Amino acid sequence: MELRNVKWSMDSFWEVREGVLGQWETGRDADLERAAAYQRQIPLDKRFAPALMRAKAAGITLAQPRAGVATVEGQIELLLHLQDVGGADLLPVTIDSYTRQNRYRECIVGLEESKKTGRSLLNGFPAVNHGVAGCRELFEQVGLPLQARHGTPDARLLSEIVLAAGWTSNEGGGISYNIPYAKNVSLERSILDWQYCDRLVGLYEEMGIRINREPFGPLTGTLVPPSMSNAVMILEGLLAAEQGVKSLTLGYGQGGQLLQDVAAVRALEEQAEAYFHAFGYADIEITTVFHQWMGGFPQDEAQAFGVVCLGAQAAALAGATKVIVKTPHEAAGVPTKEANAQGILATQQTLRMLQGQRLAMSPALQAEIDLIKAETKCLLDKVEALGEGDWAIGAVRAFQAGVLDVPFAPSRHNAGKMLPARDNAGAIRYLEFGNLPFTQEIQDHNRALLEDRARFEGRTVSFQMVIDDIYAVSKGTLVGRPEKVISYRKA
Ligand code: 8ZB
Repeated sequence: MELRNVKWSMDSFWEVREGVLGQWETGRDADLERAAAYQRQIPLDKRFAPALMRAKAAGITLAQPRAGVATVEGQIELLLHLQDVGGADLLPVTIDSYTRQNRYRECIVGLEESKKTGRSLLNGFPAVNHGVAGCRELFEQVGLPLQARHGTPDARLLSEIVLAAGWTSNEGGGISYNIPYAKNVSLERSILDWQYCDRLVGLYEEMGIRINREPFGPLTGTLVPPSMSNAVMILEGLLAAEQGVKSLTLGYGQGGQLLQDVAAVRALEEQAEAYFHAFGYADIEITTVFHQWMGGFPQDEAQAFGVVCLGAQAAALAGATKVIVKTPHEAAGVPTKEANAQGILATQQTLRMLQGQRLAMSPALQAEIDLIKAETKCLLDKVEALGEGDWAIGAVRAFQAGVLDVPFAPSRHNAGKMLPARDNAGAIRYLEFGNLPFTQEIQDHNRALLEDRARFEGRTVSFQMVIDDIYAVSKGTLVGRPEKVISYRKA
């Protein structure tokens, strides 16, 4: 099939669907009629989209962890702990890496060993292997809305199964679950496969069932300038909307500088709203998700709590609809359920103490919002031009041309010519522009901010700054300064 940003016909959908459900034996249980009948009777308090809209109306930020183990039994125990002890508002099912790569056969051994030993030998929940019945059993044992969280370029079968099971939200997108997660998958392929996932959600919508969709905002989680991730979020939102998605949660990964983080979320929500309106998708429920720091974490657990709480604070002051929570085990790997619950508790304490507070508008905040929007518009204007009005074709050509360029991405379909670094106040700026279509004014502004920092640190703007910034948070600061600048106590 040829890639275009056009809603799939039912004929195309049914034709592709047969092959999708045939990818693994559990596909045969994904019957749409029965799935819809089950989805329809799910009570409001276990549905994702209404929970998000209630929070948005009340001005509250919800907390959601990540969590996934191999067995249904283990996953139930884990999620009940995060729900009852951690006080999570929304629940995830983090999918394992084999499933993310459609390697269902390789899940079997890990799953069997996990059952025998009582210890998870997979780094997440193999939902396709468990099938509709296993995924539904899990859903019925918990008391909160359930979302699939993964990193899957081709999530068609996974999406069919989890939605048939009663889960009411699915994370991912054709760009955000490809460029940061895969090396060799073409963007044409992953965008087509995510059009399928979105068309499936559109079908549920036509049957009167609201399913929430969440593009993955942080991308590589490493010094991503807000305008780059916002452009990708708006783009994936437009692609999803064309396939019939009505509930969209747009994401942003914490950069670390409070003012820029707040500006990024506000710019994202406002600009997405404007684009969806302008392109004929006015009836979309937009909410936002703020991801606590996705870069390297300090090893020390007390220090890690500091990072977690700063993220919670930024999410609250920005007014994000939900926050994805990190844990004191982040530097070590997959957290225990106890550490995971601690991350949620620390987050909830922070959120509640800040409830009702927002970072007040100021000239500095307004300027940052304006800058992010201006940069995002440059990127999206060029995507639109390259696609001759077609956002899907434009997305593919923009990555080919390096007009969209994600820093530190593994994909060979990403140019990797752009380089970010922090300015003297800690905000993420563009150091190398690669082929980004920015105006001279925007380029000069970014450059001047980095020159200010260079002057302060007594060095030149260079790649060394980028390296220093990548490791800074794990070493206890935000900006990666040369030793002599930060060690004032030794002077
Ligand atoms: C791109 C997302 C990475 C984050 C966490 C990592 C990291 C991955 C699991 C998990 C709890 C899991 N993560 N897999 N957290 N349970 N099975 O996702 O630690 O923070």
